[in-house]
Amino acid sequence: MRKPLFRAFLTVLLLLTLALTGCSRQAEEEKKDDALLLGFSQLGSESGWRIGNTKSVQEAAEAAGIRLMLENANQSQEKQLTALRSFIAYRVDVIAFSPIVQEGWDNVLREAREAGIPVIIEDRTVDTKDESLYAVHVGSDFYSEGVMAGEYLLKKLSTLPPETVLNVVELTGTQGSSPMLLRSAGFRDTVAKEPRVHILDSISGDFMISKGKECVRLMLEKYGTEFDVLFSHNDAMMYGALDAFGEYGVIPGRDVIIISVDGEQQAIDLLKEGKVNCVVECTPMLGEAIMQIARDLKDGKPVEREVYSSERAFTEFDDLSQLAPRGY
Ligand code: GZL
Repeated sequence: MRKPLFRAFLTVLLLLTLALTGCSRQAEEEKKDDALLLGFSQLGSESGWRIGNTKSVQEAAEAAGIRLMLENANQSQEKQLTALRSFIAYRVDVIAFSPIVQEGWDNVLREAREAGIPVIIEDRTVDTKDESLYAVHVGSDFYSEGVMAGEYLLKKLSTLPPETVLNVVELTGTQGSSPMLLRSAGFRDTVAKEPRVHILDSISGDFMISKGKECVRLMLEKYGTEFDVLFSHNDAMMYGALDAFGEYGVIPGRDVIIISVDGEQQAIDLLKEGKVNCVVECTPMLGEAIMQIARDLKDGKPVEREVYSSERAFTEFDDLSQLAPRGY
């Protein structure tokens, strides 16, 4: 083939190759841009549980090839509402959020519905009369967690002398949040049938270590040795409580029966050491379920309205030697 003609042929071939490569890269970009975009409003970082929940969502999004817009509200409902409205404005494909409290979501959920953006409620729940305002709730049955805590205490009481009376201090989570309201209801409904169990007092530690410590100091000042049982709505507040007991020379797990909820590794370790008597599981590992539901919603597939995690209680009566690491 004559040289100029061959050179022209090579030039055309090179240009074609570049054009095709560029198109495939653009197509790749568009495909990636077509990846599902999930807006996720996390309520805060108040406990090891919450940090585990955020990690679970981030890792599951990465594994599923789902683009995640994550906003942390640092315990502020106002910031959550702002984040949800920014997701709507950005026209994400799906919204997921853990509502810090039950009330006050109808308007923003209506805006999401009008924008045609399906909403997944994860972890805590909202209180709404309009079921069309969200597609799915995925999380724990908080009432059952309270029941399991109460059932443990009744079992513990059955091992004590028949004249024993147990005075309970309830250390509650964030006021108006579904875990706080439902764990309390489940526990109280369960122990109500036992006249030898009294709820001495209830005080909110807002699910935080520091506030849990302050509250238990107050309760020890107020009730002293009348304080027989601590029912803490989460492990973080229980850790603070154990610090307070230490300051007052009270031996947790012996002088005071300790019941907690979440099932963090640290809490299970304390249970094995005998410093805690019962830890009710509440798994934060909701990421995979959220991503599958988001994918199904985007693909227009049918989804279950309510997806509950299966959970158990770990108690001093159990053999915990084979328990797998908790992962949070
Ligand atoms: C329960 C979750 C609670 C945890 C706390 O699902 O909402 O919030 O029990 C966390 O540790 O602060």
